[in-house]
Amino acid sequence: MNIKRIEESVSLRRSLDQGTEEQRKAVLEIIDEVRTKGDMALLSYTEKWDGARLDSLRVTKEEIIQAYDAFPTSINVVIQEAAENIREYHEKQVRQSWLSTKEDGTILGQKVTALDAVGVYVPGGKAAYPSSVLMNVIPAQVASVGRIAMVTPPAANGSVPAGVLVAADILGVDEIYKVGGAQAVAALAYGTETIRPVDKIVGPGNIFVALAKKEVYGLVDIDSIAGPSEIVVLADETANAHEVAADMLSQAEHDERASCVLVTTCGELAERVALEVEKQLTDLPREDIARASINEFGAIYVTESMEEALRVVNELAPEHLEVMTKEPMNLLPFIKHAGAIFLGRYSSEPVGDYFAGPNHVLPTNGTARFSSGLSVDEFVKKSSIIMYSQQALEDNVDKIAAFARLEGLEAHARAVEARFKKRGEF
Ligand code: HSO
Ligand code: ZN
Repeated sequence: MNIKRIEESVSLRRSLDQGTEEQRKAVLEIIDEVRTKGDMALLSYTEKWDGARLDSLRVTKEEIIQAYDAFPTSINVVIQEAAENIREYHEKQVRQSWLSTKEDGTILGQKVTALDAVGVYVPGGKAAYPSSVLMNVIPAQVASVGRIAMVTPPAANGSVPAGVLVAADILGVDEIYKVGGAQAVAALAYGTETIRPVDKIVGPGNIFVALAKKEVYGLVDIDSIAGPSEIVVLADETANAHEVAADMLSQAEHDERASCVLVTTCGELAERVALEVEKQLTDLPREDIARASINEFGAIYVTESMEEALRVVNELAPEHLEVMTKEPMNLLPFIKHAGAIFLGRYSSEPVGDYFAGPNHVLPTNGTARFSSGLSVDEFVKKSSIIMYSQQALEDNVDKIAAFARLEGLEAHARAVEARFKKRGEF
């Protein structure tokens, strides 16, 4: 790995796939087909892209029972415990509706209501992570979303990964459809004979899924478009090079385009981490992916001071930030931009990916500058409540009417005045 001394502003080399014009065209066509032909289009795209000829789209109870056979109970118990931790954490995010009364009797407030229906996209193949099922579904459940429908592309033999089915079943989600890609997103947005439409679509997917989500945004809501995973480790001379390298590789193995960066005040640590990364890479099962990520998007920055290191970290605004310094908690006030902050050597990033409780769906690509990880908030919306008293309107009618006339909106002015004037009196 390349070791660089920081001089000026840094930018984390990242990659966000925006899709080609051709891909966008293909997605538009798929959406149109699903809109007009419904289930027929879903079945034919599933045969075309996934190689699976299905009789029916919905996962059956028998398939879920079979999925349990693929796993020892010990791992189901782990999924359950992780789910409990995630639920407990997200319950702290629940917001209450509120009403407040002013002296003149005016009541103002905000009513929090869960979305009626949400669709969760679960990618297929190697990225079919049971942990992502937990992270996308639990906040929706905690928010009290009425209906959760899951979609996932089947393998060529028509099956869905057992881990995904077990995780869904542990959470009590039983509306699962074997359909993926842009066609699944279109089905969730527009509805088909089998799949009723939803109000919001969440969950990661490939470029076709991302483009389709962008396309249906507005008709339904979507979550943020996730880029490849990222980790920045902020370390001083007290950090352990072996552990730092291991944590960086934990994200490098996700994706050739994942990015892993060390920012350190200690040149010696930088050297040792670079060696360790090389050493640990050689016997990783996903060595090829991790190596590609490290070569293309990995970096080590050495700074003169901790202030400068913090500036670099904030500039990078990473999805995950690990702080491995002498007193990590003391640095917290200086960290402004990061999706999730892991403090101290025992908070290795996978702790958050799977188990601790916070969501692992986090802002990537520097978007931690202005956005947050997935939370209960993303599954509710708020209606404002206004109840003016006679007194309150009487006191303010002239001001409101004047404001309306300033905008040339006479009917607005008359509407508020109508309460105090007889018909035809304007
Ligand atoms: N680190 C990934 C999430 C994940 N890790 C799923 C393992 N499974 C993106 O935050
Ligand atoms: Zn991960």
